[in-house]
Amino acid sequence: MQVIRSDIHRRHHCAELDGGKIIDSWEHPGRADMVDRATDEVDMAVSPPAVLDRRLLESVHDPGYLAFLETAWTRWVDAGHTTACAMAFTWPARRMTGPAPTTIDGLLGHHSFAADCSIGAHTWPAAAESAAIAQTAADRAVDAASAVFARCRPPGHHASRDQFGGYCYLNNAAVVAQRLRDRGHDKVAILDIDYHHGNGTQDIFYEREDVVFASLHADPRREFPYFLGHADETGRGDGAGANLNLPLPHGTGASDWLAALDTALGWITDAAPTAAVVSLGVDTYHDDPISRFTLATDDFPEVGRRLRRLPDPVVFVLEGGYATEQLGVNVVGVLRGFEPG
Ligand code: OKP
Ligand code: ZN
Repeated sequence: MQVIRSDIHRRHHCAELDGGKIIDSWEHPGRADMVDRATDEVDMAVSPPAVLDRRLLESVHDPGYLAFLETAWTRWVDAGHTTACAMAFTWPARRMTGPAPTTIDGLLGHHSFAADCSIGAHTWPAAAESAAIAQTAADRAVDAASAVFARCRPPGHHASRDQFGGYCYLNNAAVVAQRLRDRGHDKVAILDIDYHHGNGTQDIFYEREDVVFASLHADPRREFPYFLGHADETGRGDGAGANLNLPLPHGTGASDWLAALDTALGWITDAAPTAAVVSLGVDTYHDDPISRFTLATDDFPEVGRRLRRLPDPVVFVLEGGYATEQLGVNVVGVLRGFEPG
């Protein structure tokens, strides 16, 4: 399997609010290093991303949001702030439906939903490069009619049309799905196997039938992102019936998780897509420091093997996984289980 990657991500490492403390984010450059080391060890062919197509990006994200992300750091500095990262501190809550604010401190809350994610000097270049990796992986998958791994960082599945959060700024899986649509696939499936619900991906495609979304994740009644990902969210309008959420309890282990995976794969087969995107998070691992499922390293090749039921081509997009030491081995376990050799 080919891998698309780049090193531009390296200078992006922001602060997050975690348990009442501001810490260096769990989502750090060393994660990508571990994945790169593991894919190099099995000799996966590596290519850099092509130039990002702005129109593609504007078909999954609000142009005003993109302009905000691109200028947020400069506006933060111009407002007199001296911190390493721009952080929101207030958000529109229930019944607060007024117009968008016009200053950077207000706009940060308008365009985000969580304080685990902030914006530094190098965040926009890193996020744009991550989306370019996604776009290039989709193109490569169509051209070669084979599976491709988009080693994205920062991740993307929590980013909605116009909000960042959960370490995500641009929705890389959505970029892949839209590119596959634009390159001739009439129906595309996104399967999200990260521990956390892909609220951003669900949001972007919630009213569309041409991109179906299925997600296995920790029950949002007890887990981030808390406010989306429930079983009764099945799509709206043209997208009615095109969204499947399979929330699972804390402590879920391999056998129950794999049974839910089979349910999602059956649902996707019934939808009859001609291409698939896998939001590949391995924070389902038992030693993950911020997650509570109990999959073992030996389980990930079996996950990959079961994913062979997806229609060709498949694009794997890296999402979460915070047990840094085992991250590369677990990701490559899925990729090699899917396509040995
Ligand atoms: C991003 B992805 C820990 C705060 C964690 C939310 C998790 C974001 C996960 N106390 N912040 O889906 O792996
Ligand atoms: Zn996650």
